[in-house]
Amino acid sequence: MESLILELHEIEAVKFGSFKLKSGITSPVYIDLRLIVSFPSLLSRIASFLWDSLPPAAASSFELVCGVPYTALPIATCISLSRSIPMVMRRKEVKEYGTGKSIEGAFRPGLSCLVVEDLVTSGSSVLETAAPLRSAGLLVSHAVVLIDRQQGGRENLAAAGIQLHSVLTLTGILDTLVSRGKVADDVASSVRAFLEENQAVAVPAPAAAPAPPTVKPRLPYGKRAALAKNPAGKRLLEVMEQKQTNLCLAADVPTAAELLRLADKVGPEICLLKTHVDILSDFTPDFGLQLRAIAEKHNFLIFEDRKFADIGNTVTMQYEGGVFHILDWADIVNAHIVSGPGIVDGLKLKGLPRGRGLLLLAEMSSAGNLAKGDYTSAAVKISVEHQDFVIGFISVNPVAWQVSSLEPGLIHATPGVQMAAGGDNLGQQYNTPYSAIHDRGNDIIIVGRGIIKAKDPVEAARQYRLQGWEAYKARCA
Ligand code: S5P
Repeated sequence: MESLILELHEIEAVKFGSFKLKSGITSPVYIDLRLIVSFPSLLSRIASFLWDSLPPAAASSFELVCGVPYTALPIATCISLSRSIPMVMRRKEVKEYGTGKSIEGAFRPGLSCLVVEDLVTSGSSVLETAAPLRSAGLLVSHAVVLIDRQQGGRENLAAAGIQLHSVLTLTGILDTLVSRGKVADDVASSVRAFLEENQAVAVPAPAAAPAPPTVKPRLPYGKRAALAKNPAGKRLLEVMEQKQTNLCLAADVPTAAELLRLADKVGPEICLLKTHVDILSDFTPDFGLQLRAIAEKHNFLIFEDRKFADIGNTVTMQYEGGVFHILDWADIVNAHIVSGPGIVDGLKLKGLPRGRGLLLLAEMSSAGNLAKGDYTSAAVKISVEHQDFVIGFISVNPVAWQVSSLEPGLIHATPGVQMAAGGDNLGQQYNTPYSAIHDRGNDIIIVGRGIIKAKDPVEAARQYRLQGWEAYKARCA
């Protein structure tokens, strides 16, 4: 401990003079632990000291560690690495784009998290980190700090239900430095007098009300069904409510025979079945009829993922004619808007009289795709103008869109979903069901290989349905 104190003094992490602290008071001693990142062996020893200062019963209970940004982040990282305890990070600035999360990392509510800090005066920084951890559902009842300035932090934290453990106190540091002749007696006396006078630094009142929760609650699917302006969109929302599922199966299998078998098995779990009819090697004209019979049996809708992209006149023919006669059997199709709103007019001409609906590709899940910013905004604008036919979007992160797409009748269906975030080797990118529905504001998860490549596709579909539904419930108004 003594050598640690001497080393901190040596690198000038402990200084004497006149310094203004975060709490507003002027102090004759200043501790700047930001320097320790430049001294790796010291950093790792500090992390060990911190861990060793915890009572063993408490130490064995932590499932996560979180450093108070920024100085304690490397200390928390060292603890995480040496003890194999996963870390989470608290963002100081919550992003206004992306997910807007204030806690980064993979965790589930109910886990116990140790807060790691370099220096405690009033305890306000620890409280600023504990608050968003607690709002994310984590249990915070211990914090560990290298230096306790003994100015009320321990008491303020205890009042908030957090027990503080410290390696060093300011008086302990002072005593050691005086005994080793590193600090003159008069300086030591002024520091002691200062500590005596400032034993209880209050936690400053928060400057402003805390930011509102990042995910705005949305109406339940059933209520939104009543507000949908297209019959296929309305039916889809009704099916979701009735069957308690927001799962769309991307049935990307090579034959019609396999697809029909899969549709019959997984049918009870899904609200929507998505096809790529042009990949079926054994397509026959009765495919549509057979699939519709299964869809009726299990009460799901059919979505042909045709991704129309041509001018209005051409897509009318592609939709209605050719080999596949998509219009005859698909409740829903989708389109890119790269060719402009004429594509919607063209598809609507054929689809609307048959009660069909259209999803616009406002975003894509693949890395480096160009569907973002103004392109996404244009898709929203077109959809709002054609709500009799457009039922919603293919989307990835609609909470971050520049223009609001949250017309209650419009649906956000998101591809790129698997149980673990990641991707494939051809640019596909995956989010989890919870992140897709709860954090990113989507309504339907589209899952392909996560189900069809599973050992037991029916059980996998059931798991996706349960997770998708739980995430929906968590964000419902
Ligand atoms: O941006 C997109 C849009 C779509 S419709 N990214 C996608 O992956 N899709 C489709 O979703 C894709 O064509 C495939 O059918 C499915 C994703 O399949 P998975 O196996 O990666 O889950």
